[in-house]
Amino acid sequence: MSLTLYAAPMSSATPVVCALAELDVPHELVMLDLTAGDQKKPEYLALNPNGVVPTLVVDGTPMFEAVAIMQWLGDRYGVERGLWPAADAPERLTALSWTTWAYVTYGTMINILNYSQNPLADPALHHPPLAAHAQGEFGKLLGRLDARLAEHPNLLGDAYSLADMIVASVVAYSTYCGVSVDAHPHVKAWLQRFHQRPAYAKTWGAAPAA
Ligand SMILES: N[C@@H](CCC(=O)N[C@@H](CS)C(=O)NCC(=O)O)C(=O)O
Repeated sequence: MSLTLYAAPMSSATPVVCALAELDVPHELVMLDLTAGDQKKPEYLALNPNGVVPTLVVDGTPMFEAVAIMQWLGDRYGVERGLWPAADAPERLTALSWTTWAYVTYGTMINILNYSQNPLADPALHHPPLAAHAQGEFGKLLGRLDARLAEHPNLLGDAYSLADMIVASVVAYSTYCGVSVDAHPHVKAWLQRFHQRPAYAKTWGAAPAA
């Protein structure tokens, strides 16, 4: 099977790079220069009409959206490596639920936080009360994740899986955006374990200080 990942440094593609490292799947990596507009060139738009990274081309067929790509990688390569549940295992349902939750439910709140306060966003969109509301929502969302991780050290049970990698990548990004996990001890410890993974170091560089 031929895999080509189109990515850019420190972007939405980086968790996919991390997933490929965690799964140890051979692939070609094509790094785009987003500042030069590589992602808006016609040949790239033919692969991904959104003009963003990541795109994974599988035997000539492109797919986009990081979470869909990583869920597919789990199905195709993770099961045989013990990093993703089999299709008929109840844990597969849990893996799909939490990974989609991270990108859709939690990720929406990251976007709201970023638009409402991030210096990189258009200042006309800044809205301090909305940023405060988002911070309150993060408290609730992280509380639910913390309750899950209080039951087992990892999302699917005792063993680390690609589901942990996917969800932890999103939560780690949110801390970079100004969300604190300090009030959520199980999330905090789980995130620190994620930062110790060799695939994390290979992808993101050195682990952040605890
Ligand atoms: N929801 C998409 C987000 C992709 C995305 O926004 N990628 C950014 C990098 S973090 C990008 O390529 N931006 C380039 C642009 O908007 O021109 C995914 O998860 O794949």
